[in-house]
Amino acid sequence: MKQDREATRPGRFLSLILRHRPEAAGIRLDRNGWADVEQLVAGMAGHMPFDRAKLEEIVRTDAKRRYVFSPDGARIRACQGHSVPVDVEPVQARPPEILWHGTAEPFTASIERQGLLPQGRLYVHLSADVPTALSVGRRHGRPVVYRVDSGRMAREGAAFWLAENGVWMIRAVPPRYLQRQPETER
Ligand code: HQG
Repeated sequence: MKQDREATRPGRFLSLILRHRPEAAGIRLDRNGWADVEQLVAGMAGHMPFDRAKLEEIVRTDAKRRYVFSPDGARIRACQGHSVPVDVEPVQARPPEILWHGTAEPFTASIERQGLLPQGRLYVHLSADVPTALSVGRRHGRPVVYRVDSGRMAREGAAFWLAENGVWMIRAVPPRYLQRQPETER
């Protein structure tokens, strides 16, 4: 699995465990995506030098604020991005009029036929601005950005969720709400 090969650094490994493969550290997530911090630290320490201070540093310095501790500090979870079926309790919210989705050229034919689908994850992730969408798209190759008519979608009944770290999510986006952005307008 691609994520396994990349999970050599603690941050990557943490993302793998809390979103995709908790069993890689010999732990389980509860139904709301929480991991027990002691078990997590022990599980990670079996693979690399690791302790609670290192975990706290990753959480504190993470540029995307991907992880949160429970108020008592005993548990931790990722705010979004999961492939394992957990409910991390994102809030249903009214989206801005326009959101963006960054992807890469090889996916465009399929996206324009089927719309945006969550693929391996629980939700489709949307970005609040074009530069963010471009950087998301670049992870997959030559980036392509779609404009999503989120305001119209919401008025026509679609549910949007806002993860605790500010990422917008939706179950799917039908092609009629998507407009590919010409490169010159980025
Ligand atoms: C594409 C990262 C073919 C979709 C990022 C994307 C984000 C389709 C890829 C977050 C399709 C899935 C999520 C269809 C969608 N046919 N391809 N019908 N519908 N796709 O990685 O959105 O750093 O699962 O466009 O920054 O790239 O991990 O999703 O290219 O916030 O915290 O299928 O993950 O954040 O790829 O990224 P991904 P994503 P982290």
